[in-house]
Amino acid sequence: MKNTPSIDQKVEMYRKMVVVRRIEEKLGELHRDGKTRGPIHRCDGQEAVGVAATAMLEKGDHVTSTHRGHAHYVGKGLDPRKIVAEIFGRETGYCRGRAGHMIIADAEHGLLGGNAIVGACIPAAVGMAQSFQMLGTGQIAMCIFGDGAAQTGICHESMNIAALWKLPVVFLLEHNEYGLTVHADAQSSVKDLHKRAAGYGMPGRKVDGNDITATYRCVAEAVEMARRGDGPSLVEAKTYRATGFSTSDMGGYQSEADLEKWRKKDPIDRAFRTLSGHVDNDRLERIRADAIAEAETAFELALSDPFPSFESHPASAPYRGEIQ
Ligand SMILES: Cc1ncc(C[n+]2csc(CCOP(=O)(O)OP(=O)(O)O)c2C)c(N)n1
Ligand SMILES: [Mg+2]
Repeated sequence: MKNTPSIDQKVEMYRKMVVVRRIEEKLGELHRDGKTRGPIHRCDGQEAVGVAATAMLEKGDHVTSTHRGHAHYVGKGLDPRKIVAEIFGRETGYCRGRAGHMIIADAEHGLLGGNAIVGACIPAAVGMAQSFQMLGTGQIAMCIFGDGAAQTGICHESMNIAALWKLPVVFLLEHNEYGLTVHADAQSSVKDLHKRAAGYGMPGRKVDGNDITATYRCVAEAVEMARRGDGPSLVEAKTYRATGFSTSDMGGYQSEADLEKWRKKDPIDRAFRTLSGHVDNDRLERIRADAIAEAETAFELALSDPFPSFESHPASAPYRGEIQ
């Protein structure tokens, strides 16, 4: 079936999830050692959503992301080394060290980009989709946003107009049960947010966001639909934020029962188990080891890269006397 990932695609998604997991763990370790600056929003346990949702996209398709975008970045093909360099403010980062971890963007890969304003990535993707439709480029846009962002007014406006104009956009709701420290039950009376899609006249589907294959298949259908000109749809990928909101909030309010339930649904372990029926376990272990090594190397290289110099920033031109 067209929407089913091949074994090679599943292996690649598995590899990318391991890369993201190691990046997240390492960021946690460096934070503990006082070597990070500002809050960092980790996505441990949520890797399958971003990696699967972006796996079938073309390079020219555009993705807008959130403050918790590391899996989205790696999924869309960004280089871990340049991601880590950006997180640590180095000149070699995707935004030459000026963006930091929340708003990384790379036009070449269509990642436009992370966003610290909750909900703002939604209208941005709709605008991009409108442009693709008007220009007839065949590209599609995807916004990946959280359950908290789903409660914003701009989410409603964006979905309404995208459905009305049949724009080539996929609304990918990464539902991790929390917005900041607040559980979803305290944010909305609607448990399954994909049901809202009916109110806009577009399809809405729910998927187990910790099942990489199921997520791929569900999103692939939404992508196909947008690409053939049949308009937007909403995919709600159910997952769980097992850590705190960021490195400045260590959590502690998730119930032990929930944590245990979601630990058993770890997307990397599940992908390993599914793949091991088709791929040699030794090969999977090697892929895991190589992916961890790639993430480690990204940190080693990035952390010895230079910080941006004042002179290299365009805004410093007046101070250099170049603008009169
Ligand atoms: C417009 C706006 N309002 C409030 C905030 C503060 N804020 C940052 S993240 C967040 C919660 C986001 O929850 P969700 O969309 O579910 O994303 P998650 O952190 O779970 O990935 C809030 C309220 C903000 N950054 N922007
Ligand atoms: Mg959330």
